[in-house]
Amino acid sequence: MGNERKIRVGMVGYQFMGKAHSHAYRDLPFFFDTGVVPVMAAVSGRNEKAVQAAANQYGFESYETDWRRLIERDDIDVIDIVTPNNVHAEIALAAMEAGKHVICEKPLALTMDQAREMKAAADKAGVVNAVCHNYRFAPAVQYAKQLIESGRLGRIYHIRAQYLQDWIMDPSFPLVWRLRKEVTGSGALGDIGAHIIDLARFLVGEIDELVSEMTTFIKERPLGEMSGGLNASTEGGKMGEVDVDDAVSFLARFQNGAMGVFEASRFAAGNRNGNRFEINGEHGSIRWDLENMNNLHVYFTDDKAGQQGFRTINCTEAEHPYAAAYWPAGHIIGYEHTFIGLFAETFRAIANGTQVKPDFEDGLRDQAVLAAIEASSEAGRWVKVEQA
Ligand code: SOE
Repeated sequence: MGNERKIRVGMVGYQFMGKAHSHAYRDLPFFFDTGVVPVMAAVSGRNEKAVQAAANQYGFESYETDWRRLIERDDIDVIDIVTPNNVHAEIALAAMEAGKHVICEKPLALTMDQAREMKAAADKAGVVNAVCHNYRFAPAVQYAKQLIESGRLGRIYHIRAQYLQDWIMDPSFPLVWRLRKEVTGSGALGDIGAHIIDLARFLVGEIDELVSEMTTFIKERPLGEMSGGLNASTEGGKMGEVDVDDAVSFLARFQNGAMGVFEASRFAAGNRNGNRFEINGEHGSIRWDLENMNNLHVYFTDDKAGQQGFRTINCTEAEHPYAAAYWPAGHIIGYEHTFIGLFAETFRAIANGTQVKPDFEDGLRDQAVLAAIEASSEAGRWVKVEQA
């Protein structure tokens, strides 16, 4: 560190994801030498008092009350979008038009049309464009990818993946933006289903077709808004209609012949943030669970008879992707490190003039799966996934 080029970040929004991203900017140079150093130049938000407080708490040099100012500013190189989903497209398009690199929270957009436009604009602008599927960057998930790519599991037959939460189960939990279609696009599907779709695409490949079921258990809620983390406050008791899914499940066929079984729900009591998968291949199986994210459980069919069974690899050894950048073996990392890994790749791409993965192409491909799930649930039949 010292003489590296400084890359100045302007972040739009500052709530839960704003906190996660800000933390990652601060920690990134501690762990990774990417060839450039992120500088937290400015944060924007409409509520001046709140955005000023966020700037102070997170450590931004300045703040703006209109995101357009961040884009006009010559001293900003990267626009980081941590807003609700309905403004991802407008902000990303304006940023790329101005030649800024873009980091965008998931899901990339509200609709396929928006996602296509964002991907086309990214290609045209030639800027680094990242979509925040941070769970790819858990060392155990990267190690799973290495095992699959090296052929250790052989042909992949199955993936079963779940993303289960329970934070909106109370019927008096308000109708926050994450539950309003015009702002969020979809419910459990886009918010957490998008992550397991992205992980499945990363690990197994592209989904060819699928059949789904989406449900809304609680159809009316008091009006209200998010108030930090996943907490919320109500506004005077007036009720509104919930127009997004509380839960979704789907079956998928992959292009390579693998079968998938998926479930995303915010009504799975006791599951605070249960993001997990099991993959079964010709020569063995792997299991991962975010709530125990440093471990990858592996089973290999060529283990000696009598010694077979799942065993646990703690993915903190120097041999495991990213692990050596953090702590000595056995010194575990957490949720926040998944963002640091993602940003390490993003800033490396900025330093080297290359592209990061997952990028807007992944965002568009993930969006195509989301769109197919909605179409299938509505039509009650199998649907082909549009291939980007
Ligand atoms: C809320 O469901 C949430 O914060 C999601 O929006 C994130 O994408 C997920 O990583 C954790 O849960």
